[in-house]
Amino acid sequence: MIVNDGKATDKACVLIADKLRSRDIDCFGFVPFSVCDVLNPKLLPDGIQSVIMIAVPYDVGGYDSDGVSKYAHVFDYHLLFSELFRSLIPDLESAFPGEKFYGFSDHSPINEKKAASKAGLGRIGRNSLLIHPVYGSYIFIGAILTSMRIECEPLDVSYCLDCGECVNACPGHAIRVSGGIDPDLCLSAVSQRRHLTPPLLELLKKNHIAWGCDVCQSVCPLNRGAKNSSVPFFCGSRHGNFTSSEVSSYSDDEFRKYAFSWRGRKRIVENLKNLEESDHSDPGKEEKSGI
Ligand code: B12
Ligand code: SF4
Ligand code: SF4
Repeated sequence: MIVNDGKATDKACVLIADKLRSRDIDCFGFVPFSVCDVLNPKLLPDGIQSVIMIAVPYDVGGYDSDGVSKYAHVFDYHLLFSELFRSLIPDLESAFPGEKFYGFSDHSPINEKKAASKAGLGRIGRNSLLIHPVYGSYIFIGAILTSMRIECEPLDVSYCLDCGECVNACPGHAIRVSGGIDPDLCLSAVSQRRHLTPPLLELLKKNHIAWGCDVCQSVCPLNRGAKNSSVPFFCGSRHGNFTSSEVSSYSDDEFRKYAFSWRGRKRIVENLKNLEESDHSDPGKEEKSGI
């Protein structure tokens, strides 16, 4: 039986699908490794035949005025994927004796977004993000590479409406007309730099950014009506507005639960202070943001 999505009827796929769903993972698809683009051969295990692509929605709703983007308002997705892989991979290896399974997210040997599109998980936007038909682009991506041969028919990579809304709205002018972004100009990348000069802090302040940026997602018509996440890991960890004093007072263990922790405490605290200063110096701010 040939399959390429989570509605698998093949016996092996049904078993894998059940194991994913029992761990709150509902969006996944299968793709032959032969059609994946290898970006980092050093990370590639031997004998890979197939890839299970996973998308996990993270937008749990709610309004934030702290300048921290949606993805960082819930617990770090690296923790979700490492917990998932820690329990799922031994389970798969005992269900399919002799086969190997390797989990990745972010530092993957393959181009994850293209593989996900070929596995039926959505289209690639001009803003470079994968856009799921139900959850929009507010998803995280993970991949399981396996030695197991899973019979599946890849789809062609599909692209967005190419309406240009994200290009026009991008505060860093970072989105290339031909698709993809220039990471040096992206304000999400700027907010994550180790050192920020006063002009860069001013640029972040002007755009009300403390960590990450959601502009190219919030204007995208394909995100209108996107369904909120019901993944317990994210729903249960939704944080309200972060403040510099609160983040400063976190224990190291608490701090490590958030995606901004990878850059150390100084960066996020300084970035939050940067905006808090501007809130104090602009008396109309509270009114404008509807607080
Ligand atoms: C480094 C990195 C960053 C850097 C650089 C991002 C970049 N695009 O280069 C910075 C810090 C800026 C960043 C920011 C963000 N990131 Co980031 N980031 C990554 C990481 C670790 C590697 C990206 C990479 O270099 N890929 C390799 C290159 C080859 O791929 P690419 O640049 O995406 O190339 C695509 C485009 O060029 C496009 N393309 C090419 N030609 C054409 C032509 C047309 C017409 C079109 C439409 C498209 C198109 O197709 C290519 C293939 O997908 C990925 C994880 C991963 N493995 O993908 C996460 C990842 C992309 N990030 C993610 C997130 C959530 C974000 C932010 C939304 C966070 C935030 N709110 O601030 C922003 C979004 C910025 C943006 N618009 O991309 C998610 C995105 C999920 C999704 N829906 O796609 C990922 C996949 C992490 C994950 N594991 O879930 N990120
Ligand atoms: S995240 Fe912000 S700065 Fe980066 S490409 Fe998207 S809109 Fe532009
Ligand atoms: S805003 Fe338009 S061009 Fe940008 S990703 Fe969405 S559909 Fe594509």
